[in-house]
Amino acid sequence: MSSERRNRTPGFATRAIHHGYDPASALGALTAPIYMTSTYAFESAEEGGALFRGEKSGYVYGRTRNPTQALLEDRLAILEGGEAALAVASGMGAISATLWTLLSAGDEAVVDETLYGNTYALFTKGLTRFGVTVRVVDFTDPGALAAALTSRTKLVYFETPANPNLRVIDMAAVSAAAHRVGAKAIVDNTFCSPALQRPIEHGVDLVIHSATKFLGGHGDLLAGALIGPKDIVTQVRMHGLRYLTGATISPLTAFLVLRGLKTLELRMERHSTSAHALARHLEGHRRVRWVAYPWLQSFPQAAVARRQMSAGGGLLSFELDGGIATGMRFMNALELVTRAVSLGDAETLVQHPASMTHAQYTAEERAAHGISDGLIRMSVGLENLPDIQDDVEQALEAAYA
Ligand code: 4LM
Repeated sequence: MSSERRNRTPGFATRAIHHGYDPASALGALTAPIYMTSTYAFESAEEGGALFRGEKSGYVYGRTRNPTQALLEDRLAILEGGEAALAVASGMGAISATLWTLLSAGDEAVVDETLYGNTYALFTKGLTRFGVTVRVVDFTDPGALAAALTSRTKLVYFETPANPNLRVIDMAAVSAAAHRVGAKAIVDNTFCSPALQRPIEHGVDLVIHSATKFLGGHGDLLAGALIGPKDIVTQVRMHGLRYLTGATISPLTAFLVLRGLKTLELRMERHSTSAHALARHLEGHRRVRWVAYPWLQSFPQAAVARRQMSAGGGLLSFELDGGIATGMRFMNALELVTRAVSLGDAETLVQHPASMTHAQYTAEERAAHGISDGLIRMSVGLENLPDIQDDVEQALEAAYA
């Protein structure tokens, strides 16, 4: 190998497959072992005390850290370009552990108007019960965001693309606005994964994931993650995870997410190519009212999307002529595509946000936040595109028969 090649930073997939693990450290095992243990033996009582006081580094008890989890955290940190990572039991576990750690009574949080339904509920129905003021604004409107920020704002929180309408938010602009008042910018990067978008490169402080989705990639686990500066990640581990939520990832689940990461780049390419083709197909269909997909020329934030994402991702949303009545007929007529919430799986999934993932919003809030009752969300899977297209086509015909 030439020294030039040796000095090159390994590519994304190479890091996702190899980073942080040497088979020689584990009897030559190609895949990293799963450490199914809840606690760790101390060599002496004194050593146990030193570990607890943080004077010595090592493993203590499985709620805060386990070697399989630690490898997953190393990989997530390097893939997102962050200093450190924390892997937990679910996306909501990551969000709640982070927010409980960073916010106290009297603080203010400014959040975008389109969020996953339970994240929205955590802010508007959960944290508000404990003296946190939550302001909901449209982050695509810089004036509205600036007007909502005050010296008490601790953090701004958003998703891009946002669930379920895929609104894309300018990460550099929002981070700069947050930093002007000394607030942290937190983004949920679930819809893109670091294979398509790395928010820290755009000035974001903390990145959150539901690893249940593209990172795991196979619809067989629940997991979540936080990536960011070491001091904050440690604080979330030692407070948010250890005693505020206890939302620990199981070592077996950490292993499954590690396995998913090995094919993440490949899968995201396929999800994106197929979703883009399907979005173009639906946009040209006479029965389709509108399609939202970040890579379509008609997409309102297309320029921002192309600046911060490297492909359009696997999600699209659309509305049919006749609104939700025909939308329901369409969903019920699908044969290959599965009616289910969640996203990022090998299987193409379809769901109705107003009655499912975003039922936490009131009807008035959904109307005001761009989540129409007729909106259908599709997570385009890894099946062969002609098969997905044929199924969508026959279901459209059935919906209007
Ligand atoms: C869904 N979503 O939309 P856990 N952040 C985002 C999400 O979409 C989700 C979570 C966090 C869906 C679940 C049913 C952007 C979840 C929460 O489910 O707690 O891993 O992630 O279909």
